[in-house]
Amino acid sequence: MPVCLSKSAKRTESKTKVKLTRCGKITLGILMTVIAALLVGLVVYFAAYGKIPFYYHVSFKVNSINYDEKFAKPYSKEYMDLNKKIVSLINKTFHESRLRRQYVTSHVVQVSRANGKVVIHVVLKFKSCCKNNAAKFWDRIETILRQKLTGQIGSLLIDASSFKFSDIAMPIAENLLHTCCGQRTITPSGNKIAGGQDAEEGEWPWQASLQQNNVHRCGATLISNHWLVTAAHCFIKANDPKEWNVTFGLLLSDPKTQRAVKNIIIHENYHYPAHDNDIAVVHLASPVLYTSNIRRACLPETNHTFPPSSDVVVTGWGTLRTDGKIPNILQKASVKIIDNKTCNSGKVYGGVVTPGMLCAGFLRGHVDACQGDSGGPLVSADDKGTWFLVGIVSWGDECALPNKPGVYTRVTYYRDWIMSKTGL
Ligand code: 4AZ
Repeated sequence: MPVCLSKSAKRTESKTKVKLTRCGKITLGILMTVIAALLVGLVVYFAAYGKIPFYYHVSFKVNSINYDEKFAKPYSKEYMDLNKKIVSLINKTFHESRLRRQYVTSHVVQVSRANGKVVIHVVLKFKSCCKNNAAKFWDRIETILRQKLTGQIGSLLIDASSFKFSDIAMPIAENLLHTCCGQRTITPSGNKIAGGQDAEEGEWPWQASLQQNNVHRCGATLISNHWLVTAAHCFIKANDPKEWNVTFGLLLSDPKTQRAVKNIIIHENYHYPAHDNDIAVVHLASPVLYTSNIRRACLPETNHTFPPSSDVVVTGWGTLRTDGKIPNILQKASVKIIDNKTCNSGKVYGGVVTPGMLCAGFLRGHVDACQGDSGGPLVSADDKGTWFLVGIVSWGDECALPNKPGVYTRVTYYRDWIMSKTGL
C-alpha cells in the first residue's frame, strides 16, 4: 500500500521491508479493531433490539355500560373501577396464553363515548419476541385479544364490530402508560436540602429545576405535560420567559430532558417583599412526555386537609445549609406538618403565617428546605401510595434553625387559582 512505503529514497530494501511489515501490522491492527468494533456493535444491536418493547393500542365499545361524564376524569371511582376490571381481564387473558412471558402491562388510557355507550382505549406493553418477525407477533396479539374481547364477559358486553387494534410508538405509549399522577415506578431503597439525603432516579419524578439562562434558580413541580407550579418570588428579578428553561432528572449536571418556557403566570396579588400568594405557574414551550422518571404530581382538591404532624417530603437542589453550596444530586428530606396556630406562636413566627401558607419541619430544627429549594414541592403520600402536592417551598428564617420551620404556599388554598390559569 503506497501510503505505507518509506518516503525516504535513501533507505535500503531491507529497511523498506521492515517498514512494510510494521505498516502491515498497523493496518492489520486497524482492520482487526474495526472488525471487533463491528462485531461488538452487532452484538449490542441484537441484544438491544431483543429488548426493545412493543406497544399496542386496542379500543372497543362496551354496550353494557352507559357513558357518564365521570369517565372523563381518570381519578373518578368509575374510571378506576373500569380500569381495574379491564386490566385484570387483559392480564388474565395473556397470563393464560403462550405470550405470558412477553406480556408486560396494560392500562386504560381513555374512556370515550359512542352512541351513549363507553369506548375503552387500552395501551399494552410487550417484551419483544420473535426478533425479526414483528408482523407475526402483531397477529398473535390481535388474535388473542379479538377472541377474548368479544361478546359477554362477566358484566361486560363487548361490541365485536367496534374492535380496533394498532401498534403505537414507544414515547407516545410510555407517555400514556405514565399519565397517572402521583405515582412513581421505583421503590426507594433507603431514607441533604438541610439535613436531608440523596434522592434516587425516578423517586420524585415531578421535580423540575427552574433555570435562568441555564443556572438553577428554583424548584418546580410538574402537574401536566405542559404545566409546572412554582413560587412567584423566583421571578422577582427576571420574569421574561425567554430567559428561563426547565430541566428534569436527578442531576443538575446531566439533565434527562429540558424545555424552554412559553409563559410565566405570577399570582396577581403577589407583591414582593410580602410572602402572601407566593405562587406561579409555568407553561412549557413544548410538552414534556411522561416516562418512568418524569411524571406529574397530583393536585389535592380545595377541601382536602393534611393534618398536623402528618409526614411530608420536601425535595430540591437547594443549599445544604444557609449560604452553603448547591448539590448536584437532588435531595429529599422528611418533615412533618406544623399547624398554623403553633407556627404563629410568639417563639415561632409570631403571627405572620397566613391561611394561604403552611409550615413544615421540626421545632427542634435540623431538617428543612433552604436557598434554591424555593418553588419546589412538598408532597404527601395517601394510603394507596399516591403523592399529592401539599406545599410550594416559599420562605423561612434561614434554614433548619430551632423554632424556624419552613413556610410553604398552601396548595389547597390556591387550587382554584391553579385551575383558573391552567384548566387543570
Ligand atoms: C430561599 O431563600 C429559602 N428554610 C427557601 C426556604 C427556606 C429559607 C430560604 C426555608 O429560597
